[in-house]
Amino acid sequence: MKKVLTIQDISCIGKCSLTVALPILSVLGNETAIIPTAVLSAHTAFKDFTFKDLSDEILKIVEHWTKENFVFSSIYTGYLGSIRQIKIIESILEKLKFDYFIVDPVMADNGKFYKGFNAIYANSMMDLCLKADVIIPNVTEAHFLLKKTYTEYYDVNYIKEMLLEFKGMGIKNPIITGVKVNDKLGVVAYIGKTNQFFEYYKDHVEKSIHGTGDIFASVFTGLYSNGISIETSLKIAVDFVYECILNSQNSDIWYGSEFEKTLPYLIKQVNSVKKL
Ligand code: PXL
Repeated sequence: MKKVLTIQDISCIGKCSLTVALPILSVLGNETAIIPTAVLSAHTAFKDFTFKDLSDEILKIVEHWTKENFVFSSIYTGYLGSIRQIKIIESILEKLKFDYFIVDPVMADNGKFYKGFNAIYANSMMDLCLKADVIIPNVTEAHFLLKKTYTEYYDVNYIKEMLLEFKGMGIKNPIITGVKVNDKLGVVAYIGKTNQFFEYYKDHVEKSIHGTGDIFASVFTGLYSNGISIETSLKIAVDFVYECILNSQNSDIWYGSEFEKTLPYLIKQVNSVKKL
């Protein structure tokens, strides 16, 4: 069984980060190891959330693991609470053994930084991305990583130029999510192995639910870590998020999608590609 390490926060309410990554990585047949970066009473879109930074634990956890000689198929980072924490993650990459490093540079959406993040944080996140095999920013995050002014008016060639900028900086497999083209929504990626772009879209549903970026990155990581190609992993991840949104009847988008109901669909999709 492949061991995946995911490093992100625990938001106790409002399904995102570890509360979605853990079940999804596990259902995709991975042994999931976690490093919680912080504990929040709820994610940062809620008013008056509490935040306990766990940065000081990270090095201690890794110190213990190095003695046990664990080997990970991949390390996947999501929400990291501070620049100091990004630097700590950079340092533990030197200590752990793994095949792939996947960074979802969680910091912004819809043209705006999440609470607590800014352009200086984005520069540090870019440094972390330079160490990754795969990065998974959304359109807003891609702009901020590349120090561009956000625009919601773009075409697919504009997205491909951003991918080429990431590639020019040495990132083998940059992927941009949440790309809107006409009435479609999907991903555009540059695949290092084939030196080609890959695009995949579904119909755009007029409902945006919090936490779907984390669901997407978790499905992608769970599949890619199991030896499935980037292209197939992306296709299954896009289809899954689309189905999760269709299957979610909850009216408050801040509580996250009802992804649990859609897990049997995910397993079926994956079994048609590979027995996990
Ligand atoms: O879903 C991304 C995310 C993860 N973790 C925390 C967040 C957010 C987005 O708002 O606040 C704590």
